[in-house]
Formats: sequence, structure tokens, C-alpha cells
Amino acid sequence: MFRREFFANFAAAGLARPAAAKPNVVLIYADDIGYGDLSCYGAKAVKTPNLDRIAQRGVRFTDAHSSSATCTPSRFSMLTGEYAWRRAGTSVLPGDARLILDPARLTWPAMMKRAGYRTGVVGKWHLGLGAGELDWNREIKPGPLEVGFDSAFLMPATGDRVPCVYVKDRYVVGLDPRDPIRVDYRKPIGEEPTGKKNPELLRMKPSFGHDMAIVNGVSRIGYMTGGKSALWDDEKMAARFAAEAGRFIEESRTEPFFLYFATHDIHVPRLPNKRFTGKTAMGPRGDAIVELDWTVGEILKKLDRLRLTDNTILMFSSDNGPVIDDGYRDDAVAKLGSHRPSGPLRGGKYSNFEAGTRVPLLLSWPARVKPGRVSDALVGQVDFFRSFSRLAGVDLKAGEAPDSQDMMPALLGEQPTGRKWLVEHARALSLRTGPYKLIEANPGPKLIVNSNTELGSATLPQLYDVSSDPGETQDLAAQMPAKVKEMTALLGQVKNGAAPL
Ligand code: NG6
Ligand code: CA
Repeated sequence: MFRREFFANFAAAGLARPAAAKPNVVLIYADDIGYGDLSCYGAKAVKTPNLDRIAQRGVRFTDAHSSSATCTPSRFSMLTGEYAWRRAGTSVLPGDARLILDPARLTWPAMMKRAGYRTGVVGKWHLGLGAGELDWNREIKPGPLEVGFDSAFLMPATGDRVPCVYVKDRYVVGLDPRDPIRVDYRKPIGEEPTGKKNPELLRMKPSFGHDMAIVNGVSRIGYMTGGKSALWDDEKMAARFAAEAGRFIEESRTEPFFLYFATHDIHVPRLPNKRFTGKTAMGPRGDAIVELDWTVGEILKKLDRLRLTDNTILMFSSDNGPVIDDGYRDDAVAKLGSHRPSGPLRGGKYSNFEAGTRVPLLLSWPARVKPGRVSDALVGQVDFFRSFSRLAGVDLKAGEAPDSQDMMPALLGEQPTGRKWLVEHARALSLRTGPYKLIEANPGPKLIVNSNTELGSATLPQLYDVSSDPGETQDLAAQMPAKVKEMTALLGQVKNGAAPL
């Protein structure tokens, strides 16, 4: 209260708001965490006390969505405010892909910078790096520094894709120039062992794919040689990212800052630190959730120690839904027990069904947001860009963040409703509006056999009432043709950029 009056008086006196009045923004963006994976979303087989603390302090969302059921398009949409399915080349990228964000366009971090924020990214990138020929041994550009971040400490793509090195700003960390890195996604390089030829060298075996370069006894996607001194240590990755995120917060503490902290947990290969081994009965997938919660705890502690908790908007979400077997034999299926990574929802990562994109979203901001709220508002991560532009007082021009809507009142728990409609993207597009969800016709296999994921494919459009039937068990399309027609028309308008908001 005091705080708000103080700043109101400041404004009334015609003085510029002091920098400290702007809330810091920290987004912890987990990988492949499902709607049912956190104890604050009902999980019993794993405890996530630090995440639960964010929920208790702020708002927990029951109907929040990543833009897509896989990583790259979700991240692209979140950072640009434009649905990735409008742009070619935005699906899951190989580890040697070129940067797919256009440095000439305003991004969420660039907008925050314009508002006076110091901006940083730590963790998984997976949006490509460089332009033209990419040489990992030289300056890597363009990258995060060209699209709005003041500093970056990255894993270039995914934990299961080479090169298995960190990139700080524009350079690979710890590289010895006498041992240059070479990366190839088409053919093996020289006589280096591979997962396919040398399974005896592996400590974690693939269940499908992932049989190329061997790094730290784990075979990956893509071939790589050299860079031995720069290779990451999988078991120390979470601690390294937490330390780098902590360092960014520490260095930025006197100015408003925006940190995009994208964890590797709980993506494959799941190799949490030994101190988390056996913390759940679910094997590495469960233990990686505990490690993720530890990471969150490190950020909470850092903010507390620097007395920044009160005026920091801390958010947590995931880039897509959960997957159990995503290509390694890590006991995830055998040890799952009664745990339901998707909670009450159907499908998971890659799927048109709800669990593909409906993910946990938590937001706390003690200075303003009331604790302990649960919000059923329909919101998308694509909305962060415009919502934060309103909060930061930056006017967006036509064409900037075109799919992003101002959901700040909903995000702060001050308004119970969110979007009128929202698009989910997986194999096909789905439209949510009112209680209904329309999945476009998308013939194809029903299941990814290896990962046992239901894709939600069908030759005809499907219609579900996700408010009374969140598990999408009753297809209403045949019963309600007028609704199918109406929603198909609205989806057509969304595609043309002409849908009423
Ligand atoms: C798939 C990988 C999967 C994972 C995914 C991307 C195989 C067989 N499967 O192609 O393991 O890496 O891509 O995940 O290679 S994401 O979360 O980054 O979208
Ligand atoms: Ca992911």
C-alpha cells in the first residue's frame, strides 16, 4: 500500500518514476513439463514445494497455453508475439539451424529494452544461431544479442542435439582453438564412434533416434567432433544455468531487469544431478522434476537475498506438454506408476489434444498481486509480449506482436476472463472458444507408437466441450454441425488476421 501511494505521489508531483518502480520480470520457462507434473496441479508422486510457493504467493492458471505442442514454435511465438504457424521454417530446429528471429523486428526482449529494462536469456535457445555459414569456433552472430538481449548464456538447441556446448553472448564457452568444433547433421564426421555403431559405449541408450554423436556416454541427434574442453556436463547443467541466472539477477539488481530463464529440465536426455537420484520413485523423469523445482528454489532465494521478491513479477510455464518416452531408455514408462503427466487432459507433447499446449502457468508479484488465486482465464504465452508492453508503457506499432493480446488484467488475477478465442498448434490447428474446442481435420497416424502419444488426428474435424469434458472423450462434431461450421469460419478469420478480438 505504502509503496503504491509513494509512487502515485511521485507521479502527481510530475516526477519521472524512479527506475525501481518498474517491476523486474523473470520468466522461468521449463521444457516438456505437463499440466499434471507439479504438486500445485495435483501431482502426488512428486513434490514441487518451490513452484507451489509461487502458486501460493500469486495466481495459478488452469487454462494457460503455450503456442504450440513443440518447443521452437512456442518460443518463436512467445518472443515475437506472432503465431509461428504463420511462418515457414519455425518447426523443431536442428542444432545447426540459422537464427529464425528477424533482428529487424521488435521482439519481447527488445520491447523491454526500449522500456528501460536490462534483458538477459539463460538456458535453452532452440531458435537457431548465425546466418549463412556457421562456424562454432568464431564469433556467432546474429543471435540473442541481435534480437534484444543484453546478455546470453545458452544451450544452442536441445540437450539431445549437438553441439553439446554452452554459448556465452557470441562465443562457445571454454573452447580450445587447437581442438575446433565441427558439426554435421547429415553424415558422420571421420571415424568418431556413434550410438549406432558403438552402443557398448553408451550409459543411456536411445529408444528411438538419438544414435549419432556420443557425448558423455549418451548418443545425440547430429554429429560433432572436437571442442572437448567445451563440452557440457549433463549432470551439472541445471546448477550451471541456475548460477548463470543468479549472476544475471545479481548484476542487474539496481536496474529493472527482464530475465528469460529457459531450463533444460525436464527434456531428454534426463540426467539430473546425482543428488536428485531416487528423490521420486519415477526414475530420471521424476527426479528431473525435483531438480527443476530446486532450480526454481535457487531463483526464489536469490530474489529474497537481494530483497527483490516484492517488486518482481515471477512467472513459470512450460514450452509444450509432457512426453514420457521421448527417445531414450530412461525408465520413464516403466516407473510412471499412477502419475499422470497430463493431469486430467488427453494427449501430450506433439498432440492436438489439450495436453499438447495446456501447461502450468504461475505468476507472483507480491507488491501487487493477491496471493492464492486460481484463475480459469484463457490465456496464451503469445500474449506476454503485448501484456508487458502495456505494463511497461511501450506503444506497439501496427504489425508488431500481431497475435499478442493484452491479457495483463487476467495475468495479474484482476480479471477472471481472458481471451475470447485461442489457437492451439500441433499437427493441425485447433480453436478454443467458449466451452468448445475445434480440431481441424488432419488425417494421419493416431499415435506416435514409440512415445505412446495420441496425436488427435482424424479425417474429419473434431469438436469437444472442454469445460464439461476436459479429457476430450466425446466428439460432438456429428451432433453439432452448426458449431463446427461457425468455429471453422472463425478459425479461417484468425488465419487471415481478421478475427474480432
Ligand atoms: C524430436 C526428438 C525428441 C525431441 C524433440 C524436440 C527424435 C526421435 N525425437 O525430433 O527427442 O528432441 O524432437 O523436442 O529425435 S522439443 O521440446 O525441443 O520440441
Ligand atoms: Ca519442449
